[in-house]
Amino acid sequence: MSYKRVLTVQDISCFGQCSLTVALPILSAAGHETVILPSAVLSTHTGGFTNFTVCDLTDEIPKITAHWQSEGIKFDAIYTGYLGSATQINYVKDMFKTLGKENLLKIVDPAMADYGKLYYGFDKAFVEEMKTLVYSADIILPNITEACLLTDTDYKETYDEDYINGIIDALVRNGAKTVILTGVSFDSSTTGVYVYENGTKRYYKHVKVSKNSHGTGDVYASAFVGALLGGKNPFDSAAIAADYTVKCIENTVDDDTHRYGVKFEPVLPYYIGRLDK
Ligand code: PXL
Repeated sequence: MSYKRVLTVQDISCFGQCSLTVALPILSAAGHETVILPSAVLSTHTGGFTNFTVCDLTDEIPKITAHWQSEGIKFDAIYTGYLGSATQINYVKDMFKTLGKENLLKIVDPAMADYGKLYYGFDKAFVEEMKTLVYSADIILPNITEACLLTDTDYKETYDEDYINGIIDALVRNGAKTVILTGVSFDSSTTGVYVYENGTKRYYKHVKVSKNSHGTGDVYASAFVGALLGGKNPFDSAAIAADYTVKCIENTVDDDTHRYGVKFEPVLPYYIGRLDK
């Protein structure tokens, strides 16, 4: 059995079921030693709430990583999600250089936008900095909005396969290695992920559940990383993560009071079952 040590760098949104509050339980459920580096603490995620509190932890990051270096603590994988500033992105680039075991796997979810719009607090300068992180990673998991921003492509709500191929080709031309492009939908009842690896693109299509919940990108990326570190290939990991995320949304869709993240916890046994350890 492969037991990996993964570091995940993203914020803690105390309430809202996103970022570290989903990454830690999902990666742990996948059977990996999960080390966290919180980039900020917020009372809730920024989408769908007003008056949330933010405590930025940027200044703690180099102190924490310096301590780990002095202790000789190294990682099999580093997986980043929502990061708050260009400075944090640069600290992650340092981590890629200093905290990896041999063959460190660098996985970047450029969590910064969705539905054609940047999240609250992000700007063009942040996107430019994110480009440098994305193109130094081994695997990236953008949604279509993020992929458009990373390649300076116009965002479209409806599109065809040529448009998607063009975005992936642009990412690869710019230096992306393995690409998991999420939320690719060609009709109203299905959606899916495009996986680009070693010169080949494959599409994994699945049912589209009509509820736009926050944090599903984080559930997806965490489930993907957990499966991948357990030895699954990128396409199978992308498919397992997609099936799990669909089940999480299905488990939430009928609950009108649950207007933030998804109820991912009761579905963890399904995810663990798919990892067939
Ligand atoms: O799920 C992405 C995410 C993570 N963290 C914070 C967010 C968001 C999306 O809005 O606001 C703080």
